[in-house]
Amino acid sequence: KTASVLAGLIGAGIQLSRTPALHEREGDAQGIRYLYRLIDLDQLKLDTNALPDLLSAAERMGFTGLNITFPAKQAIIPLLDELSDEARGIGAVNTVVLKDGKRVGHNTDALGFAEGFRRGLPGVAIGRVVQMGGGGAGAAVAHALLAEGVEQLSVFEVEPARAQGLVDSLNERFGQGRAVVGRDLATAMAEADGLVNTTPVGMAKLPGAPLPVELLRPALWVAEIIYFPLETELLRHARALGCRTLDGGTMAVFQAVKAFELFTGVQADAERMQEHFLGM
Ligand code: SKM
Repeated sequence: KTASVLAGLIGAGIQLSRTPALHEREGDAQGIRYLYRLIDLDQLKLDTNALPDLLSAAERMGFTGLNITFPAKQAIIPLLDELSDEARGIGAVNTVVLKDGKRVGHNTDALGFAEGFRRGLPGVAIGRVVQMGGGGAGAAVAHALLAEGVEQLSVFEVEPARAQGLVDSLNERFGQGRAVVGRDLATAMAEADGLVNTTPVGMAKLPGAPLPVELLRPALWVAEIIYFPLETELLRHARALGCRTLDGGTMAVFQAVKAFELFTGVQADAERMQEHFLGM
């Protein structure tokens, strides 16, 4: 059994992250000495150009592994030795295991979103779905949605090249036509069964809604991956209309469950981690 774990999260503006507490408390419960540090690019006044230095430093300091969040989930990839099939398919990494001088990238976000979707929105219609955002987290969510059986996903993303790249990789993996680059948001929303936000708009540090809330309707389900705050402006409007909704909490917990297992080699107690999260 793992004697001790030293882990960290690299990202920008991550001071409110619940991930350190989730890992450390599960470590406590399992008798594993566990320390999980925040490596906040904003606080350090660094950007993704510092990733090579930070990775080497973590290796030299004996880190077991790292989680990677916005804006580094794609920039980290060229610095890694190996990728899991999942991470390669998605094209984004949120978990890096450092072992025997090797850096192995994984993606636990897709699994985390899928678990939340199954638990939180059982039985919803999955014909057409609109996704806002196609960045690192968005790629994982899009792969999870198509794997869950969504027939057609429209991806709206401010960077056109990034949207096209994601759509191409989705269609390659799931079949031509399953994903399209979104162009006319009002029409796509009028035809959609569900909406997922994967942009950072709505986070405590970036308040607002990722689309005009007038486009929401009661029959639409609305999923969010942001979890601070747990109720974003988008979810607040959707709930006021009576939409079925999913907040970002379950994804936050289940990405941590899987990352804990990758870092420790020991199974995590998902229900206990969920309880800890709800008590925070
Ligand atoms: O993928 C996760 C990451 O592992 C941790 C995190 C956080 O603590 O805010 C967010 C997601 O990007």
